[in-house]
Amino acid sequence: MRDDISQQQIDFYQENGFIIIEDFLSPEELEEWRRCVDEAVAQRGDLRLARGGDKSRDSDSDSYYNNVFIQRINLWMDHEGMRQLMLDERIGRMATLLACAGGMRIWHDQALLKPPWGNPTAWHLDVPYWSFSSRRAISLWVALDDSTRDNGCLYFLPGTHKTATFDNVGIGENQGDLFRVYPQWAEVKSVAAPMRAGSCSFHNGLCAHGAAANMTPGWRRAMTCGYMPDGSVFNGQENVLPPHMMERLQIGDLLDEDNQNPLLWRRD
Ligand SMILES: O=C(O)CCC(=O)C(=O)O
Ligand SMILES: [Fe+2]
Repeated sequence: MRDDISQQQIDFYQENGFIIIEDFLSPEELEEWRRCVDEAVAQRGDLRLARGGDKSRDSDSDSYYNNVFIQRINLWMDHEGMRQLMLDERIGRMATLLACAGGMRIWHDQALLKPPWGNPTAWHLDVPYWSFSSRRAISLWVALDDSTRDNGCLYFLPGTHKTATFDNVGIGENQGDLFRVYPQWAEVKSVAAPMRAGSCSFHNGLCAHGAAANMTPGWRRAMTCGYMPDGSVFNGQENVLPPHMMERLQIGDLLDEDNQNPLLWRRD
């Protein structure tokens, strides 16, 4: 794993809100990530969320979203191999350094498998969905297949993390809905982020991003993870928190339960 982070990479990330790391995984590591993701997703069946109950099955949502990607959340919670991969402290260190944070916890991981002929992923921000509000939240996206302009690689709007707010714009069917909330971003030139399998990107959870349609007969698999800066507090949103936590959490409470949000790495 290429886990070294230079000052130049930190500066690029801070300025643009994203960074690409080519050949993040070795060929052997990539094989292991693919094996674990495929196995964990198969084992999960049609349930999106670990410990999620009936409310988060694919059958609940409209077919448009089901064809954006197969989405399986918190695979680290119910697959030992995924737990090993996701709780790697080297990734926690990379995320912490890039984000200039004190430490990082897992918010949630996500396999995002865009199917053959899959729909585009509309422009969105990640943090407004989450149960904490932080300008230093960061997401990792690992390409498990070559990701290209043809099969739905990521696109970013550089610098948008600087002016984003925590207002939520749900991912709908319209690629451009985000620009109704942020009309000032409509002139920003997007940057495509094609990646060889095994490469990855990190993006600020407030940097606008999306993906094009998959115009090919093959899958575009990605394994992703969102990280929460250590010390973040509850903002009142449920997102992926289980009912027993929602019952007791008050707005402003520290989110520091290791069973739900494991600490990966902290400076000191
Ligand atoms: O893989 C995609 O199409 C979208 C990825 C994404 O939104 C994310 O990783 O935050
Ligand atoms: Fe996202």
